[in-house]
Amino acid sequence: MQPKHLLQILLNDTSIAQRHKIIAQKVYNNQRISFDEGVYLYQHANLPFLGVLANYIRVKRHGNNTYFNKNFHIEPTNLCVYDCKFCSYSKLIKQKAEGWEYTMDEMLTIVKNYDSQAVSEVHIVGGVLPQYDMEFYINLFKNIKNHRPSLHIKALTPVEYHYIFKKAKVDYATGMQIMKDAGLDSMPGGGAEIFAPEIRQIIAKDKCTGQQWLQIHREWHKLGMRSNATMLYGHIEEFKHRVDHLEQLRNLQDETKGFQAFIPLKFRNHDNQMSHITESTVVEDLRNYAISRIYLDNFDHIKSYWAMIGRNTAQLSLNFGVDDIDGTLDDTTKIYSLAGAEEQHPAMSTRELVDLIKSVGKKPLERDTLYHIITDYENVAFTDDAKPSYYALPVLN
Ligand code: V47
Ligand code: SF4
Repeated sequence: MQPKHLLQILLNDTSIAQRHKIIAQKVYNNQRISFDEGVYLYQHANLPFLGVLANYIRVKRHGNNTYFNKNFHIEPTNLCVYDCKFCSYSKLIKQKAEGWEYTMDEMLTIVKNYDSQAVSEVHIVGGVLPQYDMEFYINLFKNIKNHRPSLHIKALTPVEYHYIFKKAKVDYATGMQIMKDAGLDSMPGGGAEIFAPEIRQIIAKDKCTGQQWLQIHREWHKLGMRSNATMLYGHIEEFKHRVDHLEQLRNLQDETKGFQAFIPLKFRNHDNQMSHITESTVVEDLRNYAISRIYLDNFDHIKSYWAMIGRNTAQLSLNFGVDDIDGTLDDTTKIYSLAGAEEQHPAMSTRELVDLIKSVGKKPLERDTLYHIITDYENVAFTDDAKPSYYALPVLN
């Protein structure tokens, strides 16, 4: 007889609340949970319960597969015309500090610095400034592609696109087609924050609205292209706002199927205008990963961004619905270190990343941006592998 899955044991537990049981049964039957059930989970479900449900889905979809990629970041500038309250790049904060504004040549030099490295993706995102207009980015993408055609360009968010298209007087559909023709391969998930207008108006006023963010992704997906989605949580939003955010993403995904990964971004409170807000606990972070995994039944991947949450929470998250931990990075990603990320110098070698994944009994797979497998590291021995740097533990799914 097959041993019972933890979820089956849970379903037979007579002490468990009826509402918990209905949700657990839905997950077991591969049924979608409702908005109210999402809010209920945030309000009442404890971490072990959520972990069993989310891990059930994670293992059913991916087994122990855990994805990462080799990428590098370019942040064109840390100055910005907007004034998001959570951001260490906002204009008010930056008036007091050092700023940078890379030229085209400086950005291309960064790209060239990686010529001898086996990176598959460049992730470009930063502040919004008038000189970085549509023409600038068209030329940047073309120049990168001329230099290294195989490098995947994952660049800019609807915040930048809304701004540059408005300035260039082109509509979203035309604008995204032009960016595609210039060499844009995919869109990262940033700028989503929280869609609910009553929250967005306070923390990120003036930049694109939630509906505009969704519309730009919709137009991009209509071109057959892929993108990611994020949610900035743990500040002034309520649970209902998080579920509303997930609901809107789930609806758009039903329509276009263009999202690849959802990345919850934990609000960090250092050096910004919301520093008085206490950050969420690790328990809340894990609950949030788990509920995201349960709610977004039409998303393939849930990603934890290790550079932001730290290696330990990233490891833990792999048992709470997460199957991707982003990439190996150098230390050019400053937005997080400024905001108080765990990793002040977010660099991890491939070996470190592989060890981090293996040490919790998972299977490390290097992927490209579109989730094609580049290398299966399960049985790869590193040349300096005298003995394993981790202890493989039996893992209960
Ligand atoms: O949109 C800014 C966030 C985002 C803070 O698609 C903050 O693969 C927490 O979207 N605390 C940009 N978060 C980063 C992003 C991203 C990261 C990694 C991978 C991908 C991907 C996308 O960073 C911004 C904003 O929501 N952010 N300040 C802060 N204080
Ligand atoms: Fe500018 Fe983005 Fe920071 Fe807002 S979050 S101030 S748009 S860099």
